[in-house]
Amino acid sequence: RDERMKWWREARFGMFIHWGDYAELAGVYKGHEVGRGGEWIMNRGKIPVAEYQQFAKKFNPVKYNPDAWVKLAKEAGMKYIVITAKHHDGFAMFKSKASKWNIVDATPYGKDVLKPLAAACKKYGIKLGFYYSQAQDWNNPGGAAARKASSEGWPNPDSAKIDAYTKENSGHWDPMQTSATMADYIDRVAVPQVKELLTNYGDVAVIWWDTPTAMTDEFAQKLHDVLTLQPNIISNDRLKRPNFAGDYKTPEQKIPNLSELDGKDWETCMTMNGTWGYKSYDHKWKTPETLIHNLIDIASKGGNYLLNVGPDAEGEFPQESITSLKRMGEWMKVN
Ligand code: FUL
Repeated sequence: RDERMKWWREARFGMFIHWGDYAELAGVYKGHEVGRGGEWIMNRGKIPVAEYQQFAKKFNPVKYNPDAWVKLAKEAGMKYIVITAKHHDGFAMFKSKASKWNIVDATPYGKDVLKPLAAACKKYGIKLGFYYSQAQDWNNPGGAAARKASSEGWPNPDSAKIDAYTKENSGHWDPMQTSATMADYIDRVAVPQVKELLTNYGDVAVIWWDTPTAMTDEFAQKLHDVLTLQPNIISNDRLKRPNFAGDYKTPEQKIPNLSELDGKDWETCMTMNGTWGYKSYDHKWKTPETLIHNLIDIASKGGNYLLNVGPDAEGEFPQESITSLKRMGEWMKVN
C-alpha cells in the first residue's frame, strides 16, 4: 500500500473538475436560482427525468480544450486531476454501453470527453482519477436519491405533493427512478460503467466514490472487486461506511485541525466559490491569497488539496478560476 500511495502522498495539490450536463442549466431552473451546488439542480428542483434529459440535447461544449486544462493544472503545481465521470444525475461523460444517458448518445456534441483528457494528462505527466457516483443516480432506474425535501430555492407550486411522494419513495420524485431495483442498477449500470472507466482510459490513478446513499456491503463489494482492473489505483473513503474505508479520508470544504489528525491519509476537497458544478451567478470567489494559504496549511499538516473547477456548458473554466490558478502557479515557482 505504501508503494501505491507514494506519488499521492507527495502530490499535495490536485484539481477536482465537476462537469456535467447540469452546466447547461448553470444553477437556473424555470427562471429561478436553485439553492446549493449547481450539480444538484435536478434533485433540488425535483426536475422530472424526461424533462431533465431534454437539457442534454443542448449540451454542446465546443470550446472544450483538455490540453489547455491540463497545462493550466500543471503550471499551477497540481500533480493530479479527478474529474466527474458520472455525478449524481447519472450522466456519463464518456461513451458507455451500459446506459444511453451519456455524452456520446444524448448530446449534439457526441464525443467522449474523458478520452482526450486522458491523452492530455499523459502528455503533461499528470495523474488522472475518476469521480463516480456509485449509489445516487437520478436518471438510470434503480439508482438511489438522497434528500427528501423538495424545491429548495424556488417556489415550486407542487412542493407539498412532491415532499409527500419523496418520503414514500426514499427520496425519488419520478416513478421512472424506481422502475428498477437498486440491485439491478448496480449490476447493469454501476459495475459495467466502472469497468469501462478502468479499461478504456489507460492508467487510472484514483477512483473517487461519493455519497453512499442506500449502499449495502454486497453492492460495495461488487464495485470494489472491479478495482483489480487497475492494481495501482487509490480509492477514497466514500464507497460504503464503515466496512470500505478506502485509502484516504475526504474532509469536504474544511481543513482539519491538528487535533483531528489521526495519522491516516487525507485530502481536503474544496470549491473556489460556493458551488462544485458551474453556476452563472455564484460570485463568492475565494481570493488567490486564501487559496495559497489553504494549500500551505494543508501541506504543512500532511494532507492533499483537491481544488475544484466547474467548467461551463461550452467547456470553459470560469475566468476567476483561471486567474487564481495562474496566481498559485506564480507563487509555486518562487517557493
Ligand atoms: C458531495 C456531493 O454531493 C457534491 O455534489 C460534490 O460532488 C462533493 C465533492 O461531494 O458529497
